[in-house]
Amino acid sequence: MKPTFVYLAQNTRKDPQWGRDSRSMLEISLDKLYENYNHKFRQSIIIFHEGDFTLEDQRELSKGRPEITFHEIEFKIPDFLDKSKVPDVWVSSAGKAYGEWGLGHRHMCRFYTIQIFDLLSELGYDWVCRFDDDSILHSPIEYDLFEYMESHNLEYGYRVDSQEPYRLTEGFSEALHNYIEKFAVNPTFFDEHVWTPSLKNTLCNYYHQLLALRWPLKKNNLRIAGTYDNWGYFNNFFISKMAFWKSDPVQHFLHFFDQMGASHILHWNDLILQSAAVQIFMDKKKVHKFEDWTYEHATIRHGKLEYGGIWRGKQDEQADAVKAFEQQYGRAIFDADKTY
Ligand SMILES: Nc1nc2c(ncn2[C@@H]2O[C@H](COP(=O)(O)OP(=O)(O)OP(=O)(O)O)[C@@H](O)[C@H]2O)c(=O)[nH]1
Ligand SMILES: [Mg+2]
Repeated sequence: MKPTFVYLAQNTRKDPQWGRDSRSMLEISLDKLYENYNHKFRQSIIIFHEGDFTLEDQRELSKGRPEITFHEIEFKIPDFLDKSKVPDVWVSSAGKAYGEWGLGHRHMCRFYTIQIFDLLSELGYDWVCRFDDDSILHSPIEYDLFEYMESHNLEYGYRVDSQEPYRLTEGFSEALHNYIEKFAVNPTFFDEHVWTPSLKNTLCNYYHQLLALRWPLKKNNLRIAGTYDNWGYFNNFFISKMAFWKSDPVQHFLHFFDQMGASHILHWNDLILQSAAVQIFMDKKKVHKFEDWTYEHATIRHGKLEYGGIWRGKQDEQADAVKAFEQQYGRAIFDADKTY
């Protein structure tokens, strides 16, 4: 096996999308990954960046840990897209008040949707595990994560389920259905992610549709028959076998959506595309939810928890980090209305 952890990082104290201290967050995330896992397993960690980490920065972050390497990449709008259709800032039809997404963020989405698999495969890696600068492993993992996946015949692992709000994925459900029909794909368990609303849901839909006339975010509560349910994997942590992503059907799917401008024009992010690819092409038995260790991925702005949070691992008896986090910010939230 040739596995690697990956980060995509920016050497800034105030990132353009969220205004966060990415540099310090990266340091904390790496230190926690070592404390709770990598001091024992010493597996490769590649930090992809856009050239903003000098050799001195790289030395400071590596702290003599030789498994950490830096790999420079260049982000640009793909040549095949009509640039006039790529906005500098993407805003949903709900309006600016509900979030704005810059180019950097959308480059990141494309990176994790498609580019990462080409890059790692060229570098000879066969397994990948993603951490973001705001992903924190808070309790020890005593086993080799990659070995665990391989020996249990698993190909995709995640820690937290999540549902994307519909206002951020307009047209995605239709596009998935069109793709499946056009290329006569026989999905593995995608059908489980398509709403078949009960009578109660149907009545609720009328109610939410009415409310949406005044409050557009209420659209997030609709369960329209046949629509993709937008439930997937909170992929700021994921672990996966490269062979799945480089297989012909999955590559065809990823490229088809990439050619449409999924990341840059449509704002269909890496989370929904990755989740849908798994649900359409992977045998469900190969998908694994880790629940034994504590994980944090929290969007905190102006000192308040906006989205995400911390998830206590079943093996984490002390759960000190969970207590401290919940005391300060409260429990993890997945309120689609609040996702910016
Ligand atoms: N080099 C580079 N890295 C980026 C850029 N945008 C995001 N990243 C990194 O990509 C990872 C994911 O970005 P986040 O901003 O956390 O994206 P997100 O998880 O969708 O957003 P939140 O849920 O609010 O955290 C982080 O490690 C970021 O530092 C970018 O423009 N350039
Ligand atoms: Mg994040």
